[in-house]
Amino acid sequence: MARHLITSAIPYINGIKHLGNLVGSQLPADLYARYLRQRGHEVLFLCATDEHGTPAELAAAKEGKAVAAYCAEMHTVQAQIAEGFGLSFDHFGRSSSPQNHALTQAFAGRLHEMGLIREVSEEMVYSQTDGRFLPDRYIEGTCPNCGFDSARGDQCDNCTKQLDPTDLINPRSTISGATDLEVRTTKHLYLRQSALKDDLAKWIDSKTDWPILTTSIAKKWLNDGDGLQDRGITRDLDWGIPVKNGADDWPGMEGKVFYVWFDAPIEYIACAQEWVDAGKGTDWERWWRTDKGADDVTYTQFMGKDNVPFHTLSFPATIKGTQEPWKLVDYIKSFNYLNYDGGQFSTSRGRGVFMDQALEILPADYWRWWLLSHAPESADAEFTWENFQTDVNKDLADVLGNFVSRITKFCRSKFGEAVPEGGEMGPAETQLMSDLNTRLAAYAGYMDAIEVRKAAAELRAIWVLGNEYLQANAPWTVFKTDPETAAMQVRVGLNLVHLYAKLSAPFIPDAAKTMRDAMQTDDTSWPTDAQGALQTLPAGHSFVVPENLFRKLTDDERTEWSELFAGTRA
Ligand code: B3M
Ligand code: ZN
Repeated sequence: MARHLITSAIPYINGIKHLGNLVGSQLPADLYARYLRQRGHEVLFLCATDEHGTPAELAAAKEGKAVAAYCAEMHTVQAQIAEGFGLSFDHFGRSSSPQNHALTQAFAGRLHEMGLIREVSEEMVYSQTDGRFLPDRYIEGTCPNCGFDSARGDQCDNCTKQLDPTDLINPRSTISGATDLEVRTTKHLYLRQSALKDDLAKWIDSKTDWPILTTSIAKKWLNDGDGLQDRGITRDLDWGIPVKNGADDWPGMEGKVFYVWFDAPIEYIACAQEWVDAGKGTDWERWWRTDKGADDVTYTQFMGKDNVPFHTLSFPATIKGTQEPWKLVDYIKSFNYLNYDGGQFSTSRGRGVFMDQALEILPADYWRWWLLSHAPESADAEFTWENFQTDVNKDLADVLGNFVSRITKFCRSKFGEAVPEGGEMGPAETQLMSDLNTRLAAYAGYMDAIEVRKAAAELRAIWVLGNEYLQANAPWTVFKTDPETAAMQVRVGLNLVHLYAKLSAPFIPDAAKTMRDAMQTDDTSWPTDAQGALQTLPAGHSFVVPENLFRKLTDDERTEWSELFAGTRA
């Protein structure tokens, strides 16, 4: 039994995530966590909401709510949706927690002590009416390039030109509309990432087993242009973690907070503290401090490709810079993008299917299966309603659902609701077990390697083996002349249902539970050989015919949904 720490990128608090976000981090992380638990390992699976930064402030303002109250509400909403998708976090924390405040301030203090923080004076736009510095996104004006009158301080959305706030003509505050803006000098803290460049480069080079997607992005940032830049870790915002030097005030930094990307990854650690403080665990250091037992932990992170630089360089710089015995990530699984019906999913434009909407139209397992079996691993992938309908109907309804329904109903009608005894197994069963053994090994191999699509393909192939076995051996025909043999075939079939319940649980936990309940067992142990697996339900063991596992999606539904989700979300 090994110990596995698993984290998923923590979703921003402002709004509900779309299916592309889900398949790029939380869902595959859940797949892996469920698999490892089933294999008997000790797993700590953590996620949280990422609550600081400008977008959270803006979203709260838009809804006319205080930002703290907005975040508390949205955290509950996101937690409920995560539960709806069966995401089996051991704790779903909050980056705004007191634990993260203290830990982030402690990290900054320690990095300062190690000589890795520099103070920099910068010119920034100050609004007298608002009484605050305005981040780029809080300033709008006329684009000097195209004349668009609502260009933002960082970019013109009309002509895409990158801008500085001082480039704008007639700049105004988006908070108050005030135009009494002026440029003032303000001080910020920079993390001296450049001083850690060689150490980071060596570390990344040693990760020869990481996905190419992960290491290529890391290397690009290490080697491009001037290499790894020092990074501003403070902002002039109200909402966030106040800048402190450990527990002490930081002279000159009054009224400033840490940059959201500085405190967000630290929440991975703080979340383990929250888990303990919530009474769900007893010792967080055992997972995070290599001097307190975490040296035998394997730590795996899941994220979309846009988050890779922060996890391969910035967060490791924060950790390494302290020279304290914090656990470093062992493996970073990153994902490309899932596109939506000929374009991109977009949170800001409300394009695509969002997690809450998905659960309103279908149970989680339909989504889990389709998303995971199409995970954007080697390249971007695309969601289309046609593909979704075809694959769900084929894999879940025709192959798995149909198998389970056929074998259980046939048994009930001929032998009653208990596993029949029957005669000895023959050559067909020997062949089936040999095929199963090959695929069981391949499936486990892919799950161990977090090859999500390949694992899904093996699982599907294992379901197909059952259908082919029934089709080729036709117990309903055999029954007429040789009921003994038919009974044995049915016993094999019912044991396959139990085997499928076990193997399918990481992908489709609800259907797996329905199968397990129907077979009246709570044995979820991971099967390693087919011979053993096909004997777990002995003759005489009673079962019930389950509800239909999956229904088919109709053409009408497909048309309705593709129209319903064609526009943008209100
Ligand atoms: N919140 C970005 C995202 O939700 C960001 C991840 C933080 S991970 C520490 O995709
Ligand atoms: Zn423009």
